[in-house]
Amino acid sequence: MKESIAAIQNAVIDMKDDDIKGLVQKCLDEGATPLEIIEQGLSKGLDVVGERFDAGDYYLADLIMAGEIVTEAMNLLKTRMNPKDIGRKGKVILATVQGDVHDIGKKIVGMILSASGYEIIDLGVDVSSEKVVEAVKKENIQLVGLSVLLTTMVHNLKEIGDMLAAAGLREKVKIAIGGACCSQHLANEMGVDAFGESAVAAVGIFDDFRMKLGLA
Ligand code: B12
Repeated sequence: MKESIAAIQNAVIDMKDDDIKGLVQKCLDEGATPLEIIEQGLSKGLDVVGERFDAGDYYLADLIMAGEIVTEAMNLLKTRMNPKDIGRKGKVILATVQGDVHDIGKKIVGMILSASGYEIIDLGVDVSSEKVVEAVKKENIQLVGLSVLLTTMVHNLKEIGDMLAAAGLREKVKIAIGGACCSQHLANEMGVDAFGESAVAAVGIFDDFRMKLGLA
């Protein structure tokens, strides 16, 4: 199984899109869970692609291509998840904040959270703070994950917290942030509850939120 997971990692790194579905299926047949395939195969592959991009060895088109391969693999994995697991931990709202259209990382976070038992309500990209707060109210949701990659858009994080506070909901709702320009320092500055540097970290963060909110 280890070899098959490594083959998935390499397919993402080398952008072999014609291979990915077959490789994922092989891994599943060998007994790997969707979460193992995502965490150990797809995410690790993307990490290497990101490193190569930062080093100047890969171009933007490569990154987008790798993101598409991962999305294709995830669409297959979604259909193989145990229906009993989906949503058993409750609902999470995900959004990329207003003015920002980056969504590759958010989609991965959504997939990993849903593989670990959360139901994801993905509001999309360039989402206004009002829309996030409306969704929290409408669906009575206590878990929110916000993605932001543009430094110029981080002010939206504080705005969302402030709007939830004005609606009397801030104590009931936990907010996590992630994306290239985020850090623990930014999380403190914006008054959100946690920063996660990866999709795998997001699972631990939301599990911890559930405990703190008495939902676990
Ligand atoms: C791909 C990309 C694009 C694509 C986005 C395609 C898409 N559908 O997402 C396109 C071409 C559209 C784009 C456009 C722009 N981009 Co751009 N883009 C990138 C790039 C190269 C990669 C981002 C990415 O997908 N990474 C891979 C994913 C997997 O990583 P990730 O998003 O960080 O997500 C992981 C974690 O952060 C975490 N995570 C993410 N979200 C969340 C949420 C929660 C709750 C948690 C817990 C964790 C978490 O988990 C994820 C998986 O492990 C980055 C460079 C970089 N190194 O980040 C620049 C980058 C983000 N872009 C940048 C810029 C400037 C722009 C543009 C303004 C360029 C321009 N002049 O037009 C526009 C802005 C458009 C807009 N309004 O948003 C800058 C931002 C600089 C800054 N700090 O402000 C960067 C950093 C490039 C650079 N070095 O200058 N971009």
